[in-house]
Amino acid sequence: MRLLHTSDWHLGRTLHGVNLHEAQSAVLERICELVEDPPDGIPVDAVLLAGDVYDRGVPPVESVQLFEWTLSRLSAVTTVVVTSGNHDSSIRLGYGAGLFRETIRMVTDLGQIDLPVQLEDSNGVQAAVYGIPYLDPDHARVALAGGGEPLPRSHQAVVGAACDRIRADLAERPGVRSVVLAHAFVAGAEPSDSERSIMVGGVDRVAGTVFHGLDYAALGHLHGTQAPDGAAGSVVRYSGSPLRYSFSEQDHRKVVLLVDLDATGPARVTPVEIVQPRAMATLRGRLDELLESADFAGAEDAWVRVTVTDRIRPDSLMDRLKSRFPYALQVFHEPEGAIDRGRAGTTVVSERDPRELGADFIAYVTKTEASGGEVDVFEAGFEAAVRAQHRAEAQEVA
Ligand SMILES: [Mn+2]
Repeated sequence: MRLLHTSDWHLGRTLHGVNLHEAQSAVLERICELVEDPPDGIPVDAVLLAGDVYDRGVPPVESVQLFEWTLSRLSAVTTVVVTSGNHDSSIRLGYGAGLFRETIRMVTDLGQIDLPVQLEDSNGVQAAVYGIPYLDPDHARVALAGGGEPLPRSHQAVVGAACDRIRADLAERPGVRSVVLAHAFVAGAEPSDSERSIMVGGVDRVAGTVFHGLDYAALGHLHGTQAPDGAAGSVVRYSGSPLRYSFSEQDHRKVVLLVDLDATGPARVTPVEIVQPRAMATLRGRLDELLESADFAGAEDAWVRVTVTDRIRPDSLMDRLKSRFPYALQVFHEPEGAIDRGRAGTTVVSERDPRELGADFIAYVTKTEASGGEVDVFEAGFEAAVRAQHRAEAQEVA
C-alpha cells in the first residue's frame, strides 16, 4: 500500500503582501506529476491531504479553481482523502462531500470520524483511512460526548475521544492496516512563524501517544516536516507545507511523504523533495556592500529580507535594494555599533550642559554614539538659537 501524505497547502496565502498563486500552482503541479508518474514506478493508492487546504474560510476564486483543477487531476489516477484544518471553513471545504463518492473523499464532518475510506492495493493489502477534521475543543467537547457530560476543554481530550472512536471501529476490521489524518500540534514538534495559534486554555498540544494502536498518523498543522514521538508500533509524521510560508522556514527542505504499508510491520516513510519555485534568504550588511558584493549574488532571484547596518538610514532604501534584489520583501535598519541608551529620566534639561544634551539627542535619534564633530554642530546650533532668543527678548523690552 503506497500513500502520499501532504498538508497545509494554504491556497490563497500571501507572503509579506506578495500573491503566491503562481508559486502554489508550481508546487501542486509537482505533486500531480509525482502521483501521475511516481519516481520508483510504484503507484500511489491514495493522496492524504491533512488540512489547511485554503488559507482562509472564504478563499480567493483563483485558489478555488486551483484546488478543483488539482483534485480533478489527482482523482483521475488515485483516491484523494481531504480533511479540514484550522484555517479552513469545514462546511465550505466539505461542499460536495455527499456528492463525490469514489476517488474524492472530503472528510470535514465530525460525524464521519469513524467511517473510514477503505483501500485495497494490487497485493491485497487492505487499509482503513480515517479523517479527523480540525477539532475546535469548544465545539468538539460537546459533539464527541455522546450526549453525556462535555469532555474536558482541551485538544488532548477531543483528539483522544476521536481516536477512541476510530479504534473501536478498527477493532471490527482484523488484519486491516490503519491510517488517520489529523490536524493538531503534537508535543515535542517544532512550530514555525506561519502557523496560527490554536491555544485553548493555555494549551495547544496533544501527546503523540494519543494515536496509539494506529499504524500511521498523517498530520497537518506544523509547516516543517518532522517525526514527533508516538506510541510503540505507531508512526507519526508531519509532511509540512509544500511551500515556504515565512522566513523562519528559509532553511526548510520542503517535501511530501511517500508512506508504504505492507500487510504487517511498521510504515516506511520516504520524503520526496518539492523544489521551491523561488529561494529565500536573509541578508545583512551596509547598503554599498549589499549592492556591490559578489557574496550576495546568489540572493538576486530570491525572496529576501534585509538588515541594513549603515549608521544613518540611507534614503530610498527599498528602491535601491530592489535595483539588485527585485524580490526583497522586508527591510530592517540596525545601525552598526547601535547602543541601547535609556531616556534621560528626570534630569531637568535646562540645567544640562548643551554638549551632553546634544550627545544624548544624537545617540537617541541615530542609536549610535555621537561623534565630536556632530556635537560641535549641535553646540553651534544650540548657541545660535540661544543668541536669537536673547535678541528677540531684548527687542520686546525695547
Ligand atoms: Mn497550517
